[in-house]
Order: sequence, then structure tokens, then C-alpha cells
Amino acid sequence: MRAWPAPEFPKLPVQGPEVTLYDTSSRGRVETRPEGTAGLYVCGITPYDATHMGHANTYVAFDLLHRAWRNAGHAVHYAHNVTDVDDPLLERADKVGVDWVELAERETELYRQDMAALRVLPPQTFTGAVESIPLVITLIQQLQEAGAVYRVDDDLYFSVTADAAFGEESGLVRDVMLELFAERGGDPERAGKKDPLDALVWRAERPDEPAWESPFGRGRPGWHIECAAIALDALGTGFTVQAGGSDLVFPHHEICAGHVQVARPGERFAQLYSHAGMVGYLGEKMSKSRGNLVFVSALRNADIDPMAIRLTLLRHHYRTDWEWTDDQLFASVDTIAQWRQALALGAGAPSAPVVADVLAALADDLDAPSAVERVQTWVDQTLGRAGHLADASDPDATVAVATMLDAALGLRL
Ligand code: 5CA
Ligand code: ZN
Repeated sequence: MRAWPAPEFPKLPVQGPEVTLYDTSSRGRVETRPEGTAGLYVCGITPYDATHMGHANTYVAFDLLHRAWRNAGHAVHYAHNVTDVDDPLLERADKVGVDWVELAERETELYRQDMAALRVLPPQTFTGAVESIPLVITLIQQLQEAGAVYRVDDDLYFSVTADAAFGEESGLVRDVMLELFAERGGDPERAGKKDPLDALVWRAERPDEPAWESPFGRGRPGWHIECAAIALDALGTGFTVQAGGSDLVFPHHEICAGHVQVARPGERFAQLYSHAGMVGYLGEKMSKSRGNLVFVSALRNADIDPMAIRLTLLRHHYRTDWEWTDDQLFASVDTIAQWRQALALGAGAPSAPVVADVLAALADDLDAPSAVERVQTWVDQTLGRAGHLADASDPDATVAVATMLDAALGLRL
């Protein structure tokens, strides 16, 4: 499907360092050294409601990775999905009495506008679950050939243990897997399954549910097979980073990897798995099902500068869990005003050290909070206590810093 328009991406006069990233699978930091084009797959929204701060936090986090790679001189293929047919979307459409296709299209369009406002670089491949059905069918056939698919009534299931590496991505013990599987859309109790963790890959048609023709009968794809098929088609195997929020570590990313690794024996799905922390609000994880939401679009409609929203997110390290409060947003509105004041001065404190430090912080496991603090030091040096030019030792400082803020942090001031 159509993505959103790309914001301008200025080229920096200096090259950033290679990016090191925490890898969920090996439980340590790994230097990403993409050979040729870097491949990034980030799991997208299920479009039954508007983009909230949790989503925005995840997409801004991996936008920092996209930017850090580009600034290090790498080309990037960013692939991204939209789960535009799935149980929660159908349930919401039913509840509010709208056609599910219309609901998905409306919320996907709002998502595009939110991402464009936040200056998130768009994916080169943006694929809906519905458009991916032919890819899903091919992948299921390959899994059948590998003997990893069985029927329960008219539904098809994937044997997770067919992947010898099952469990390596999440590193979880079985009891925790079972708990998370039940919590996150799985059906461990279903009678007829060989292993409670086996994953639905094709759901046979049910009354009043959408369905598509397939060699396995009419039905629709399961969730994990959708991302596996889209990622495999866009990026092949062994692409650089599979990413999303930490609620996707298990079962989603584990089983995506399982599908691909069984269909392509001896190959790895992704080289690294990267996960962003969860944003909470009012004491709980921000989630559509709980309804404790702060929407990007609602803030934009209230004339909040999207750059202040982005800065609020950047002030938290992407791997930490944190709680959204409006006070943090108001503080960022003030910070942006102060930074703009400094950037309007022309001359300022030396730019080369702050540019180098910010690029280094971002290449060091996307350490945006340190990058933001470093910019603040430069602003403090440039502006005296009275808010007037204090250090004018670099006549071109503000152009260089503004360009770096845009390219590295996605803040166009
Ligand atoms: N469509 C699937 C992925 S294929 C899905 O999880 N959709 S979602 O709309 O529930 O979430 C979209 C993305 O936002 C996922 O990467 C998810 O991990 C992330 N996410 C959801 N809630 C939060 C939250 N409260 N904080 C941070 N990230 C979140
Ligand atoms: Zn996904």
C-alpha cells in the first residue's frame, strides 16, 4: 500500500559511527555491520484505533536506527506492515457498526498523517495483511512441504517445535511462554493441537467474517505468518534487524522466525531482534484494549507541535518502560522554544563537538536521552543566562546544529 511522504533528509558533512544495538536474542549488544543495504522490519499497527504514544514511541525509536544507519553511510530497506485484517479489528468494527475495511482504511490514513507529522522516515515497502494473502499462501505451502503444518477441524496450525531454534529469540522458559501465548492472542487450550504453543496459520471461514480463496479452503491468515511472509518477501532471510515493541518478543517474533526458519532450513530469519519498551499511562501499559490512550492526532488537533511530542519520546531511552504525563510534554514545548531561540542566532558555541557527540550517542544503542542532554549543553553555552548570545566562537554553528538535529534526531526546528 501507499506509505507517507518522505520528509527531507539532509546529508551531514561528517559520517556517523557504525551502530551498536542491544539484541534480544543474544541478550547483549551487537555491532550492526550491514553488508550492502541494511534491512529493517518493524511490526506495524492493527488499525482499529488511532496511533497512541506507545506506537509513536516504538516507531520513533526505530526511526532513530534508520537515521543512524543512513548517517553511517548505509542504504536502508525499511519494510513495515499494517495488520488490516485480524480479530481485534473485526471485533471493533462490529461493535461500532462500521465496515471493517472502512475502519482499517480510515485509521491507516490517520497513522500515515501522524508518522509524517512526527517526521518518521517512511518504509520503502508498506504492506497490508490483506495484500499479503498470496505471499502467506505460498509460505504455508512451503511449511506443509516441510511437514510442519497440521489440521485442527478446518484450521491449519504450525508446529513450533519444527524449528530447532524455537525459543532462541525470546530465551523464555516454557511456563512463561504459555502464559504470554494465552495473553497475546494465542489459543493454548484449543482441543486437537499437538502442542499448546502451536500457531494458527490459516483460519477457515467463519460466519460473518471475511475470507479469501486458498488451496486450503476459504479463510484468512493467522497473525505471525503475515509478518513472516511480508518480511521474507521484502527483505529475504538474514536481514539486519527485526523490531517492534517488547510485547512482541513472544510469541510474535519467535514464531515469525520459526515460520521462516522451517521454510528455509539453515537460514536465520533476522540477524538481530530489537525491542522498544512499553509506554504506560495512568498506571498501566497504554493499550487499545484498556482504553488508557493519548493519541498523537488528538495532540496535533490541539495544536501541539509534533516536534515537542517527538522530543518527549526522545527523552526516554527506547528500551525503558515509562509513563506518559502531560507535564513532560509541556516541558518539551518549552525546550523546543528555547532551542529555536538559540538556533535563530546564527553564531554559537562550536558545532563540531556536539554533532560528533550526538552521532556517537545515537550509534551507541540509540541513546537519545544522552543526545538530547548534549544538545541542551550546547544551547546553554550558546545562550547566556539572559537568553542572549553568550558564545559566538563558531560563526556557522546554528546551521550545522540544526542540520544535525534534523538528520539524526528527526527534529526539524
Ligand atoms: N499489528 C501488530 C504487529 S504485527 C501489533 O502489535 N499492532 S499494535 O497496534 O498492537 O501495535 C503496534 C506496534 O506498537 C507494535 O510494535 C507494538 O509492539 C507497539 N506498541 C503497542 N503498544 C505499545 C505501548 N504501550 N508502548 C510501546 N509500544 C507499543
Ligand atoms: Zn508483526
